[in-house]
Amino acid sequence: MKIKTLFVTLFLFVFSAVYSQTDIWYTTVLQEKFLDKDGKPVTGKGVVVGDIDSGIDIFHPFFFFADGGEYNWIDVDKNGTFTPGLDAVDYNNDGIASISEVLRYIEMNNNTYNVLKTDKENYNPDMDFLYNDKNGNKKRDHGEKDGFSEQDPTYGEQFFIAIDANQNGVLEIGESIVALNTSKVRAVREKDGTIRRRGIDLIKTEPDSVQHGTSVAGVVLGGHSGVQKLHGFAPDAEIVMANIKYDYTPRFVRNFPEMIKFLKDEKVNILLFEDGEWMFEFMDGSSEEEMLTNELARSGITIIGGGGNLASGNMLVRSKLKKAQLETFKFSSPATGEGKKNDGSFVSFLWKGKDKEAVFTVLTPDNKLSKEIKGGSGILKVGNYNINYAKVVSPKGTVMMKFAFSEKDSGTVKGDWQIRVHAKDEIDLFGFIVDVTQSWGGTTRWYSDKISDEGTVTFPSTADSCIAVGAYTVNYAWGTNDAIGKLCYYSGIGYNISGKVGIDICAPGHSTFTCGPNNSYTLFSGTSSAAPHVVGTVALMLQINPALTHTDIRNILRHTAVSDEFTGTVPNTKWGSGKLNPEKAIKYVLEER
Ligand SMILES: [Ca+2]
Ligand SMILES: [Ca+2]
Ligand SMILES: [Ca+2]
Ligand SMILES: [Ca+2]
Repeated sequence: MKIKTLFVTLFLFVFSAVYSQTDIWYTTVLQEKFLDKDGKPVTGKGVVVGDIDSGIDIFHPFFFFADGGEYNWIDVDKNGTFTPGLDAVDYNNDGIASISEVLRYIEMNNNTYNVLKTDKENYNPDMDFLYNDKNGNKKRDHGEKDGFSEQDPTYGEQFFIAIDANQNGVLEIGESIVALNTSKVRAVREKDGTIRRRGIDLIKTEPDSVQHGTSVAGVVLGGHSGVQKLHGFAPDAEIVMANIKYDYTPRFVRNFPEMIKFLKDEKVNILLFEDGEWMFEFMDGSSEEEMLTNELARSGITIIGGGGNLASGNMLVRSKLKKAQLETFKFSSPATGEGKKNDGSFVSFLWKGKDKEAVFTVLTPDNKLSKEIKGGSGILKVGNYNINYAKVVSPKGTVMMKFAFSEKDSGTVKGDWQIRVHAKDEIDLFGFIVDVTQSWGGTTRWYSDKISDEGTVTFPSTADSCIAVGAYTVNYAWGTNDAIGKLCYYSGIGYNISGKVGIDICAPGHSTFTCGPNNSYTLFSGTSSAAPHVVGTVALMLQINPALTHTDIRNILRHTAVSDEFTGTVPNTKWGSGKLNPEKAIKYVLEER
């Protein structure tokens, strides 16, 4: 959810930073080609990925298979190379360029601050997409608004890719073009539960307004291997999207069970969680969603999730309280954050041991102290504020004291707050915080010497069966404390409350390349980017051996992960088993057969 914060940070650093790799690393493009046991290229064919995410731009050329057939094109102006607006696709193979066969190209929008270099002046077969400007209006018409239907190839004027056989960056006579046709998106469950299906009404799919799922899908299966410079791991895999609906207060995502069940019914082979939550969560793997997840994993589906970007956000305090010891935790809320009025902040304290008791009092910004809060639930009116509280216990014996703070007259929660805790027993206390901005860090936050990053891997990657993915830096470092190869400062770390090591493996986070909405290439960052790197790798592994179970996959990923001077000795609680090595994991599966 809090991807925006990371984009903003990137924006600030790219222009000041010179901490770049000299060579750009296309992290989603394998450095070797592999063939499966039938001699077919390993491209994810036959594998279906389910993604719980913001949505997908179904019109992006990255999301159509190159299954529309090979065509000749006609060099109308006879200059030997492709001339947009004059040259034509020879659809009916009669050697004559008709007016409705004219070819133009989409110069892909470059939203990478030019970290990814593109040539904006020319048609580049390895970066841009051809289309048939059938109605001659010099733009690519698409979608129902322009009169296209579900049955039309690429849902608009048809896209083509060029086979630049001699790889000189120019489409010449003798080199053919291949039509794109079928969507790689099998189905989408929209935010309101409407299901769109390829072949029926996928063309009506809601846009990816948050611009997140489009980039995730690009990492997993975008583009076309062997033709384009940038493409995802598994361009021949298919995807099913379950679009997240965000609520105003925690839990910010409440439709997980419906989304998980939908993807199960769609028989996906891999399920990817692209959300991180921590407020009002037990973080111990005991929730309904996490239990469902375990059930799916047992049924053979590989479950993968981003570990979350909560480290360094000052969103967690940890304290081992001794009997009768009093601890004061301070936090501060701004009036606004990320363009939103901040009219609610939230805190949950967790500890193990359902018989262990802690007693809380709250000091409001207008300096009024609440009565003691020990258990039960209710609303207290203290000074100008409302304090909602509830004590709940998880099936695994984790205790949670939940607080929601608001101003009585629907004003903001701006100001300095204190929560005082004393324990009747020795307890190991976790205290999480967030506000309505849903920020990973920087709006409402703790001010305390007990701030910790140990235990920052977020729900639902806290599920026992979820392969939780951390992020490390590639291509561009953000500031002087960052470096190529280093763990991203925000990547969640530590043991979770139930004592499980939070992270399984790490993969490239910032700054990776993928596609974004509206025919663009973009930089993509966070554990949101790292997790689909693992998903793409697993899609390739599953093409080679579809019988691999969730546990097999997890073991192979751990076994083939690599260590270096940044990871130190693995496994550890920052890196899990180390850095994902896709080529090594694929070789392992090939050799095992
Ligand atoms: Ca020409
Ligand atoms: Ca170009
Ligand atoms: Ca047109
Ligand atoms: Ca050429």
